[in-house]
Order: sequence, then C-alpha cells, then structure tokens
Amino acid sequence: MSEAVEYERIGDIAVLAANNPPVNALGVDVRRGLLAGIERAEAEGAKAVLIYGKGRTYFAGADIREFGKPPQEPWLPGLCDRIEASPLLVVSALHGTALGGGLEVALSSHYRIAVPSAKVGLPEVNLGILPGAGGTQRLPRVAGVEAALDMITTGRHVRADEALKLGVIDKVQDGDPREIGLAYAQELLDSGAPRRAVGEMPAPDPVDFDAVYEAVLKKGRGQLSPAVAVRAVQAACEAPSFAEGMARERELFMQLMESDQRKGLIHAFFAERAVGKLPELKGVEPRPVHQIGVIGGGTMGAGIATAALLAGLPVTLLEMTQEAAHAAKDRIAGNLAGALKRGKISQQQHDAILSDQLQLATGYDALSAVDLVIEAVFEDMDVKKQVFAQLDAVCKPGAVLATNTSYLDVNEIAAATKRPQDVIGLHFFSPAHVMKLLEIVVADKTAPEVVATGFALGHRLKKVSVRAGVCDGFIGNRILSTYRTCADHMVLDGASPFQIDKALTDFGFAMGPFAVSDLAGLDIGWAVRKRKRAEGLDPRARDSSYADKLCEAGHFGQKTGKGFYVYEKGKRGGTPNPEVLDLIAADRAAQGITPRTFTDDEIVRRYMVSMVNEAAKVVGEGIARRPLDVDVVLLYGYGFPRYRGGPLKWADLQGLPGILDDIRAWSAEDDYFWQPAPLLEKLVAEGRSFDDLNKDAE
Ligand code: 3H9
Repeated sequence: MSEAVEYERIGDIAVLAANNPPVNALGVDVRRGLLAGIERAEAEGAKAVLIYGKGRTYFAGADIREFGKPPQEPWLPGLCDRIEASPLLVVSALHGTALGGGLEVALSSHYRIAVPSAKVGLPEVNLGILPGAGGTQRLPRVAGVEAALDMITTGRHVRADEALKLGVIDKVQDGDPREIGLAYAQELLDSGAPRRAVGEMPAPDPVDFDAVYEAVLKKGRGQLSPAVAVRAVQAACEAPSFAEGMARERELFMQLMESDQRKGLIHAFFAERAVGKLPELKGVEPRPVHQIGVIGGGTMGAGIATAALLAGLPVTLLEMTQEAAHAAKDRIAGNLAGALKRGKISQQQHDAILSDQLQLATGYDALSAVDLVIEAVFEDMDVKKQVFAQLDAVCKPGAVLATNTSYLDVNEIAAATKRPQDVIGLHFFSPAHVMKLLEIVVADKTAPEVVATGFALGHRLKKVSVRAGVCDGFIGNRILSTYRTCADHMVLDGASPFQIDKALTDFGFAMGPFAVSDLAGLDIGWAVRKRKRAEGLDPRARDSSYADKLCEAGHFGQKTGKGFYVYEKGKRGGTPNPEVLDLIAADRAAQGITPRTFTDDEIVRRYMVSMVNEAAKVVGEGIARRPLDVDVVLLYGYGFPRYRGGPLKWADLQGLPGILDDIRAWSAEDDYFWQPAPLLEKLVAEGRSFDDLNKDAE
C-alpha cells in the first residue's frame, strides 16, 4: 500500500483513508493507493469499501502540480471507472471540500454521505479545463442536466444541504467522516442495499445545448472552458453509450489541457497563493491589531472602514467636522446595506456593527489607543505630512501608521514622523470593501513586523495582498500610467477611444481604458496630468489636451453623466460621446498629425507590449519582487482577464523575443516612450522567461 492511502479492515468493511496533506490532492501516490486498496479489499473478501480523507478535507481535486507533466498511471478517469465497477459496495464519506476529481471519485462510489459543513463542486473550468474523470457524465445522471450545467459551468461550491436536495449526495450527518462513513456502510450492508453505479444509470434528457453553449460563451468574455464543458455534458445525453460519452469528455479535456488559457488560469491559481509568501517574513510575528483608526471618511476612507468593520474590527473614524463625520457614517451605512442585501451579513450584525463597532471622532486624541491607523485624506504631500506629524504625537508606541496614498512617496511621508519604522503604505482599491487587491508598500525604514502586520490585516480583510516598493504609482498605477499613455498615443495617431475600448474588451478586459477613466472620474487623470506638467515633462514626451478640454467643460465621466461616453440615468453603460471625436481631431490638427488606421490586433499588441515593458521595469527595479506579483496586481486591481494569467504570463506565452522586437521597431517612431526594459533585454539574451524568475524566487 502507498503511504498516501492507509488501509484498515473493520469487519466486512475495508477502510481507505487518504493521507496527503494539506488537501488530499489526487496525486499519483493517492491514485495508486486507492487502486491497491480496492484490489486488496476485493481479494480479501470484504463486502464494502469506505473512502474518506484524513485531515481537513476529502479529496480537493486532481493534483494541479502534475498538469503539463507526463501523466503517470493509474489515470484518474480509469481509476474512477475501476472504483465504480467494483462488485463491493463503495461508500464515500465527505468533509471539507470535495472538489473536481474529488467529487468525481465520490460520484464513482456507489453511495455518498457528507458532514453538514462539507462542500462539493466541479471547479475545473476556473482552471481552464473541464471535469475529466467522468464528472460531466456522472453529475447530470444524478442531479439532472440543468443543475449539472450550472455547477460545471460556474464551478461554484455547493453546500451539503443543497447537494442533498440535488441528489449529489445521499445523506448528511454530523460527526467524524470515518465514523459516519462506517455506520452508513454498515447500514447499507445490513439493509441489503444494491451496488449502485452512476455510469450504469440511463442517459438524461437533452436540452437545447447550442443555446446554452452560446449563452455560456458570451458570459465567459472569451474564456473557453465553461462553454466547452457544455459540449461534454451534451455528450452525457447524446452519446450512444456511457463509454462513448467518457471518450468525448476525454477529447475535450485534452483540448483544453493544451490551451494557453489553462496555463494562464493555473498560473493565476498558484500566483495568488504565492504573493503572501515572502522569505523575509518567515518567522516574523505581526503586531497584534485589535482596533484600528481611519482618517478621512470619503469614498475610500468609508470603504476601508467598511472592510474592517465587516472583518469584525472596531473602527474609530476621524473627520474634520461633525457634519463630515456623519456623512462618512452614512456612506458606511450605505456600504453595509449593500452587504446586507447581498446576504453577506444579517440584519442583527448590520445593526450591531453600526451601533457598537464604529466610533466617530473629530480630534486626533481619539486615535491614542488604536493599534493601526490608515490615513485616507486628500492626495497632497503637505496634507499627508501634517497628518503623520499629528499621528506621531498622539499614537501609542508600536502603533502601525499607514497611508493609503496611491502614488506619493511613502519615505517622505514616513520622514514626517520620528518613527519611520512604523510607517507603511496600505494601498486599497476603490470600492475598498469590494475590491480584493491590497498593495502593501514597504518604505526604506519600514520594520519587518510592520510589513507582517500589513499582510496579517490584508488576510483578515480577505484581501489579496501584494508587496510593493516605493515609486510613483507603486506596481499597479505606475504600469497603468504607461499603458494609458500608450492608448492616448494611439488616439492621437488615429484610433478612436471607442475602438480601443472595444478591442480591449474583446481581448478580455472587464472594461477599456477610456470607460475606466469615465468610471474613476476624469478629474483624477486631469489632476495627475497637471501635476506632471507642473513638475516639467521631458521635452521628448508626447502630450495631448483633448481630455483636458472635456474636464474644462465640466465633463468628468459617469458622475457628471458625460465623459468619453454619455450616460443616461437608469441605463447601464454609456454610448460614445461624439464631441470627443471633434476634440481629438482638433488636438491632432494642432500637433500636425495625419491620422492613420489601426487594426484591433495592433491596438491590443501595442497596449499589451507597453504594459509588459513597464512591468519588466517594475520587476527589474525591485518595486515588485517577482513577475507573479505584477500579474496578481493586474488581475485583482485592473480587470485583466484571468484566463490570460496576467501581463507577464501573457508575455511568456507570446514569446519574449517578439515583444522585444516590437519595442525596438516602435522606438524608431518614438524612442522616448518605447525604451526596452533592461530586464526584458536580459531575459531575451539569456533565453529565459518571466516564469523562470518566479521559479528562481521559490
Ligand atoms: C481536477 O480535479 C481535474 C479532474 O477533473 C480531472 C483529472 C484527470 N492540487 O487554497 P489553499 C494547495 S482539477 C495541488 O491555500 P484553502 C495550494 O496550492 C482540480 N495543490 O487553502 C496550497 O499550497 P501551499 C479541481 C493544491 O483552505 C495548499 O494546497 N480542484 C490543490 O484556502 C492549501 O490551499 C480545484 O480546483 C490541488 N488540487 O482552500 C480545487 N488544491 O500551501 C483547488 C490546493 O503550498 N483548490 N492545493 O500554498 C482550492 O480551491 C482550495 O485550495 C481549497 C482549500 C478550497 C481546496
């Protein structure tokens, strides 16, 4: 027997206990152990087999780390068929998360029992594949086509009570999985329950699969796996036999396995788990945080306060006046009402948060006892310095002093205090109680335990936290500023903002850059442009004025009803604002530019290559630790299509030499903007990839 599956005999029942921490992934040792266990149980004359997982869960799926490597026998689909074909009564007892291949093993068992807290699901589409061990053939047979399509195309985790109703499991019972499994298996034996193979059940009735396919494809915004999975479910209904349905599932599974989307999504899976693992934080204890302060109750401050309140932290919110403090409370109450409506909190929790957890204040003294304070005031260095000098005066020793600045120099802010080791940047993204990304900006003198405290807070607030160094815009906004500039250049040269937005949403972005500007408020970009012009632009930098003209006319995007698009009340999204084209034409004429046409492909290529080049500079300068840190920032903060893995994964898949060639070619027309990143040149010269750098850092 393999050590990954322990064998034990209790009367007539052979017990197979998986022991492959942390999540009992179905790696080759587990598969061998299960096969050997079934064979031994049959050879020894057992009457039933119980399969369960030791530790925190039943099998959470196939071992994703094996993907892309040569497969090792036994393969999971064959193993599932073998389990199902056993003449013994096979029972699975589920706890934790029975996901993907895990649920497929359970569906190959003849009976399934689960503890009430268990969840089941087939989340393979989120990894760019589809259930490949019979899930698309067996689930529709037990739960019906509609429920199977829902579970398989969304990958959602289904709670035990719902799974029971759907027929995915047969019984829910509290207790230890081994004990409830043994009792259930004995009960089935005693009652003479028959062996019940899902694969031998009749094929379910088909639905209009073409319509479902089209709808799922559209919803996926370019992601293929959910739509391809529909075709596999179709085979469960229409294939002449179960075996032929399985063969079709295999064929579609292999197609997806070879795809770049699978590589992108699995990269995203591991990258988002790797961002929090920093060697310098190993063994570093975070400081305890029991209550926090938030300074500024605007959209950002109220969002941060909401996130903290929802995580159970008491918050003291500081504003300049009583009126401003009450307006902030109203904003928080609005956010909480949204959380209540979405079922994230109960009415009781909602009321308790507002009455007990939130405290309003107008004087700094109220922050003397907090463990951590986050400043979210106006983006102005002098204002921030005053705030931090005040905090230095009132906060207790050891309190973490954080700024939510999105581009200002955290070293300079820290220097306004006598305790720069306690100062850190915690850059939230708006709306802060919804957006998952948190950039943890580490200044020169920030103490390691303060960094660890930032990560611990991020974890508590259920954020994906990424370490960033200090520079203008840190990781995300610095890269955004470059690809946004690239989009402006393309507009000057002949593309329309609407064509650019469309090309990029077709590529998979949640929104195009001009629609994003309208959403964020055009005044933000205007302020940045004015600041940069005041600081003095490099004479070689191209500038444009068409967006300024929109702002001068009072059009700031969605909030004023007009920007690049026109927004009508009550309607989602906007329609192109034709006045913008006149402003652009005037700008081109003033600069003596003759517009040319752009294909959508060229738009995407230039935009993406500018993003990759800046990202390579960000990694090369150490602002981001690893390429994967950049990928996660873009995925979680900037609507980058997850199935492309992030800009640097995309770059690897495209090939770095071609990207560098493009930069060099385009530098002939603008050698200021298109300067190749030294790191990109180095990687190309060495024949290496960004992923090699990720591996170096493991
Ligand atoms: C599949 O089954 C294909 C089949 O249909 C067909 C095959 C032919 N493999 O997330 P956590 C690691 S596809 C390898 O931090 P949590 C994870 O990287 C699979 N490793 O914990 C992490 O490692 P580290 C379908 C895995 O409690 C550690 O376990 N299944 C796998 O927040 C802890 O993970 C899925 O898609 C895996 N399958 O969440 C489920 N899963 O400590 C994917 C996890 O070194 N997994 N690891 O960073 C999950 O959704 C979550 O991990 C889970 C636990 C909910 C299980």
